[in-house]
Amino acid sequence: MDYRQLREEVIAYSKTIGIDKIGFTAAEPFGELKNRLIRQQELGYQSGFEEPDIEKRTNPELLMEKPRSIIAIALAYPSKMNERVVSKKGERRGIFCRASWGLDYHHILRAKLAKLEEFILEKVPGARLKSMVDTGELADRAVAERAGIGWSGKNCSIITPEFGSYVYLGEMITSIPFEPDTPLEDQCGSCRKCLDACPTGALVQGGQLNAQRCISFLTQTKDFIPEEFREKIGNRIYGCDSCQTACPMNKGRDFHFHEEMEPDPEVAKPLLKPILSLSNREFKERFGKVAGSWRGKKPIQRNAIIALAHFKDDTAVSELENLIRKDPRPVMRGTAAWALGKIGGSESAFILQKALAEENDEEVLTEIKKGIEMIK
Ligand code: B12
Ligand code: SF4
Ligand code: SF4
Repeated sequence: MDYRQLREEVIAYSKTIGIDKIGFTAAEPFGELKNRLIRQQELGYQSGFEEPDIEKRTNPELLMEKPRSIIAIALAYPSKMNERVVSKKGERRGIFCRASWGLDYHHILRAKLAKLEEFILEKVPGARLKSMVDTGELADRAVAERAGIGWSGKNCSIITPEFGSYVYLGEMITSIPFEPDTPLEDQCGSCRKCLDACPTGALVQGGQLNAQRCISFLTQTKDFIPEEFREKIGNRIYGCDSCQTACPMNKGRDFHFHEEMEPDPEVAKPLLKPILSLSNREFKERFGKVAGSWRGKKPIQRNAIIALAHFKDDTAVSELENLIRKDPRPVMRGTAAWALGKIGGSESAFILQKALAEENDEEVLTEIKKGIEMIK
């Protein structure tokens, strides 16, 4: 078998199915990453969303018998909406990060990898192939970096020279000995714009994230958000793009190659107040297709409350009162109480006093008291 020829054919085929960049690396263990993951774990800097088994994350041999190479792919996503909607008084809007615009990228990349698998299997019947996108064991960025897709930026993202960092990543472990690509040179240089732009100081130093402080992580949790971060979240409903929008490598980068990645502005930048009263079915219909719905309705609703507080939207007072009175979830009641404190005014003060007399949950009571203090 001429693997060099096959490699060229795979590259050519990938272009025909809408893979924007492809690279190859050996299926050797990821030694540096292993040390980094152990260190991150020791420091308590992980998010908890990662595959917990560090051995599996860093040794492809534990994922497939005799792996020989890994094919890395990247697909560019849009950074600007073609249609614009504005957030105005009484009709405030939240924002989903760009990686959650359009159809959930897991579906898009998995479909591309499945096609690529089919193509390779036709050429090499019996080849062992294992594809993954985000939820697999491997660290997608480490694979992409080693396969020459892009360099690992100080904002932690893989930055491609062609598309900047607005790229989704995926990979396929194979039993075929494809020749590896060469990793790219780091092009960050002395720049540190992403570190300065991060609202919470989550980027501890270039290339090192404390996920527990990262707004992207915080918007995906289900419990109360620690108070120090609430104001910093602003109107982000899911994810955070600040360390990418600040990056000069993303300047003017806006690619609309994939129809299914086009955002519906009413979903990607939704009105906040209607989110508070969505039924499970309505939530699924409205947001079920985007990546940002993976944690369900609760974080999105909690973040919408925080966003309304950010805008000090006094037209939301009655909706927030409803939550405090009727929502069975303490996180909603408590966050709504805090939001009323932020919004202020005599009506909010009255609602909070009433809630203080009726509430039984300790955490919610703490938030109600905070709200009352803020209005005083
Ligand atoms: C857990 C997770 C998160 C967590 C933690 C993120 C993090 N930085 O670790 C949270 C929820 C915060 C998160 C947020 C985001 N995520 Co995320 N996330 C993941 C996931 C599932 C695992 C990441 C992981 O293992 N992190 C552990 C750290 C240690 O490793 P890493 O950053 O992945 O890898 C690099 C470092 O280890 C570094 N490194 C290794 N050794 C050493 C040594 C030194 C000295 C240094 C300096 C660096 C270094 O090099 C590696 C390669 O770049 C991956 C999918 C996957 N299976 O890999 C997606 C993934 C990384 N996320 C992705 C995206 C898009 C995001 C967001 C941009 C979404 C958003 N807009 O909100 C943000 C970006 C936040 C940020 N600045 O990193 C993309 C990244 C695409 C890209 N171009 O890089 C991925 C690859 C998903 C995908 N398949 O497309 N994410
Ligand atoms: S995603 Fe936001 S909070 Fe997280 S490191 Fe980047 S700028 Fe900071
Ligand atoms: S902002 Fe500057 S330092 Fe940060 S990733 Fe971009 S180029 Fe690198």
